[in-house]
Amino acid sequence: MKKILSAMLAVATAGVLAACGSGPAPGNAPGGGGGAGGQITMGFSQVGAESGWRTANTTSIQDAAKAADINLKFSDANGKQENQISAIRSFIQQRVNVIAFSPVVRTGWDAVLLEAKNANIPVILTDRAVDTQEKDVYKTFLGADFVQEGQWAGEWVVKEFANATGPVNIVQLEGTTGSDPALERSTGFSKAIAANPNLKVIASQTGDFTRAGGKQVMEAFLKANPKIDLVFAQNDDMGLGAIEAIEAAGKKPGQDIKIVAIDATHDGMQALADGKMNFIVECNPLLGPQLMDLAKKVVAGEPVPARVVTPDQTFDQQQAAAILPERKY
Ligand code: GZL
Repeated sequence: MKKILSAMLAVATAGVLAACGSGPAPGNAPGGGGGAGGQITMGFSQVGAESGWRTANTTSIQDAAKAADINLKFSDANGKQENQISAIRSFIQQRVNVIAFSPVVRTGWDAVLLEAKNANIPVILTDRAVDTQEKDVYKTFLGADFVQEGQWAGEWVVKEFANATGPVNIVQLEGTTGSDPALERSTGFSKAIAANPNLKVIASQTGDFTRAGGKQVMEAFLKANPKIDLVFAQNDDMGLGAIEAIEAAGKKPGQDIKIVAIDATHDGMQALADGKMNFIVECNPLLGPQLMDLAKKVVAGEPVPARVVTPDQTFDQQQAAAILPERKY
């Protein structure tokens, strides 16, 4: 009888100690098997709500968390890195099981990534990559190949202007300065057109991935450059802003000035089907389900690939018109 009582006392004491925080709280063992009843808590820091792509991406993540029974703590950084860093620190304080985020820019993450690592909370990068010299500070990067996207856009331009005799004047609407997609799409595009010296990028400026930004920069480009043959917009939203500016200048987008863009969101595909854009490279925003699968594996301590590339495709005007009715975003 005495043995059973002392055993029961030992178990009860251990339970009380754990509850007092001597070890990971049962509900939020960071890197542990999830909370009460095994539910995982994920902290997610989103870039903001700058574009149609971002909105679709946020919806995908929120819906997928619900479907996967993952408790999602979602934070919108309004495009500011300092807000993302604060959100990640807060997730660490709350001892979530896993942290995921889409880094607004490529650099400046070492300190906060080390803090998550030291707190034994795994990190997943989605959508955009980071530059870091630190080892093992994130488990995997899930997102598209942006260099490929820029290259496909450039290869279309080479084909489209193959018979051009004189110089082809190109203006480029860049994404957010220092962001992975802006840097990589620029690299891919310039690589693709490099062998054709008549294809000249005569102006390039950031429109910050927004429609308003694209319109404002395109207005300036039109004032400064009498002959523009093509706009390379690094996302649909800036391309849609450029359409507004081109029409306001009395020119026909898609005809007088051709437009190639990246994302393939609904509004971009509609403009393409309407003949106001000429070619779009898709960048699929529906990363939610894959992110939740990866999160479950990471929390369970299972191995995951260091890089998960999401597939892309391209559309011309006819293809856009045909596929629009069935598009999910
Ligand atoms: C791409 C994503 C980019 C989109 C933009 O994966 O990071 O950010 O191309 C969005 O529309 O703003």
